[in-house]
Amino acid sequence: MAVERTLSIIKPDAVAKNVIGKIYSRFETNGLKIVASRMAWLSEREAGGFYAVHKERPFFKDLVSFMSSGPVMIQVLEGENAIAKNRELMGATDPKKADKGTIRADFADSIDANAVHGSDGPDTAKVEIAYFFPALNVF
Ligand code: RTP
Ligand code: MG
Repeated sequence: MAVERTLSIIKPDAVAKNVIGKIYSRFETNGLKIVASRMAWLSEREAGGFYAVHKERPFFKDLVSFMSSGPVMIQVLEGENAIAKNRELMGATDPKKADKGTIRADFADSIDANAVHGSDGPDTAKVEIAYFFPALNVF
């Protein structure tokens, strides 16, 4: 299996709940290494640019406003099968439908305030990592 990198964001709801460490611990105990990280308070422009693929969707405005409502913790995770592994640890988009023991089942309140973001494939992972860590390819 290939070693991959994926982009993860701990969203404003989970940062406000003070569970960054608990979520990091799940990455670490499941073989995902944090190879870059930074905390940021995104502007609407930055959040909108990040979620540009969703710009025609009815939930786009709420998503952008939520993602810029408070600080987020952004990280690059590395490990075998990291993209799918992270999505598995996150659980379904709607926490009501997320499997027991997943991050969203344990820390998310609603489909809007759903604790974490994770890249959904190799192409998006590449673009999303470059969006927040433009200099990462230097190491
Ligand atoms: P994410 O991109 O944040 O990791 O979430 P995801 O892949 O599980 O879900 P995605 O379809 O990419 O949607 C991005 C975010 O938009 C919000 N959303 N709301 N009301 C709705 O039907 C709806 N659908 C999506 C969610 O907050 C989701 O995380
Ligand atoms: Mg997505």
